[in-house]
Amino acid sequence: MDLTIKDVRLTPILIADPPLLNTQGVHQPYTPRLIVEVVTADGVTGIGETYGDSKYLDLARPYAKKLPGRKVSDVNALFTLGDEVDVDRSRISDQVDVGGLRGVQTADKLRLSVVSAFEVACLDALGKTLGLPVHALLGGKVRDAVEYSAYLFYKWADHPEAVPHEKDDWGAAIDPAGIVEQARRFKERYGFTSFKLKGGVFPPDDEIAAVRALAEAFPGHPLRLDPNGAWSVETSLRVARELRDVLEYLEDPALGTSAMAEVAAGTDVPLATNMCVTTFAEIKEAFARDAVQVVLSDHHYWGGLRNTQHLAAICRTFGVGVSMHSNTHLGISLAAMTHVAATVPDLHHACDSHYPWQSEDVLTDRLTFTDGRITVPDTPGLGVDLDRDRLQHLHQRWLDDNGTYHDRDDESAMRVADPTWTTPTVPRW
Ligand code: GKR
Ligand code: MG
Repeated sequence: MDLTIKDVRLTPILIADPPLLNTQGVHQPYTPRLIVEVVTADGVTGIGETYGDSKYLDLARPYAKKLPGRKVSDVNALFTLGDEVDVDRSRISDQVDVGGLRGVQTADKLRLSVVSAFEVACLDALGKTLGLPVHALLGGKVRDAVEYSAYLFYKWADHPEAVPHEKDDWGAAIDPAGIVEQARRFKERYGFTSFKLKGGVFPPDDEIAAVRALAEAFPGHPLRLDPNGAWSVETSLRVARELRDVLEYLEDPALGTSAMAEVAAGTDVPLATNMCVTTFAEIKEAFARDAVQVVLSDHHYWGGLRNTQHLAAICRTFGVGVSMHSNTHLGISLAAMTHVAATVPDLHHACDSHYPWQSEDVLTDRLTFTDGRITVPDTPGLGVDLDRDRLQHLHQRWLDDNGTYHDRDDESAMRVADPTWTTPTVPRW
């Protein structure tokens, strides 16, 4: 067998996304993703997926050129090679990037978000070559299925744009009754038994009412509320007080480690984050100040599946819980999340996934949730196959776009509906 990388293909695509609301604005009709293929000398192709905005593409292109001649088994080298790629300084910020709701945008984190897709693609190719599933390459699964939570969003029935776009069949959800109805459909369609509501959209009292309505409709089901840092410490503490009997955790109620530490000191509701701990450099302060009780890993931010395992080990050492965050993504990323989640021993909270919101995919067969879970594939590699026609179709959409959707921009999308809209400064309430 020859594990040498002969070819690397990068395919930026645009995927349909419903009008989901968050504190920034609303999702655009199309979201960029990047599909990575790594082909070995034996003709085995491994696939990976990551964010597709231009700041990631600009790094992925020079990075991809460094890989031919390396081996797909040489996963550690992927990180050192990543360090050799220059990051445009105008893209970097050590402030939490409110724009993309993706935490700090340091050079390292941007590089890792790119490397993650190549790491997954290499592990996929290696697994296919050796006849082993990715979870086996990660040390072996400790569970046969991974639990996900329903990801509820306030949403409009339709995008405001006049441009043609895919319509979804979920309808609108802009009040507690709409959210409960959405949760019911999530449960019916996929069997989810825990629910996360994306908040920071309406005044906190409205969102408290929505969570209360969920608690009444689904007694005993774990519930989370995530306003993406839109609240002050005082508001966060009030929400925690009012919902303390029904919340599994509050996710990023306030923005940044200091504010989260203040909130944590004033409540016994656990706090989770995918905003203030998104890099290894942020862990020390957050854990020392007991600012967060659960870290939600996004394997893209953290540099892939092995780094997610390292993160889980650090969390375990400090008695901090670990679970997983998601952004708009397709089945390759869901398969990758499922493999790594299957190997993390103390995963006590269902992972997030946007996947049910995505009507399109680049796979021949979509992954399916049964009783809110995905069965961990035991077939070689990730256990999913690329559908080239679909990939080409979504790539053509990216090529045909004049750049409007090449970078995710929820604020601009909201301005189409409300020309006076600007993303609110935090804390919003
Ligand atoms: O898709 O609107 C969204 C989410 O708000 C996403 O951008 C966040 O990254 O899902 C995420 C979260 O948990 O904060
Ligand atoms: Mg979150």
